[in-house]
Amino acid sequence: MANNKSAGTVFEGSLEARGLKFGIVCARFNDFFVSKLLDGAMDAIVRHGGDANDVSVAYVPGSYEIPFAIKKMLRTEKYDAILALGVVIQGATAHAGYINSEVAKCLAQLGLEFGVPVTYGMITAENLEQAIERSGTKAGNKGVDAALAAIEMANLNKAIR
Ligand code: RBF
Repeated sequence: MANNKSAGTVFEGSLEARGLKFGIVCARFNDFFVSKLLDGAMDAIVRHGGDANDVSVAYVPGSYEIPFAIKKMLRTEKYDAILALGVVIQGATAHAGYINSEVAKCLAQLGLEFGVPVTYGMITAENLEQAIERSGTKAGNKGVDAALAAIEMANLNKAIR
């Protein structure tokens, strides 16, 4: 990190997933894309030393329901980090904006309330092409990004404690 030299104490989370437990909440809506995000997240966790048996996956009907399942998972106190995976695609109505702002707000609140990192693996796309680009093609895979953020934040959380 650029400014480490001047700091007395530096906290950083490593990308080592060994021994960490993860919860993943997936929306079934747009499962064609969400399943790619889940594949990416699992692959990233395992490639960073995590065990697939230490990952629990919960499915909800749509992205709007993701925060509810995350709260239930957080209450169990079993997880080092939770990932939210969903794909909201803009349609003829204003639904996407409402769902997206509500979910983003709730995820941030839940992470802060429970003191457990909750990461944002949500695709908010204007059209199918943008969703394709972000679920494993030219703009990467948002499930992988959410998994890496979850690993780093889980380790940071332990480091600061
Ligand atoms: N859920 C998603 O995860 N992605 C979507 O793109 C999406 N589009 C929706 C569009 C409309 C008009 C409605 C009513 C719901 C949509 N949902 C979507 C489902 C939503 O997240 C939720 O599951 C349902 O509204 C039931 O509470």
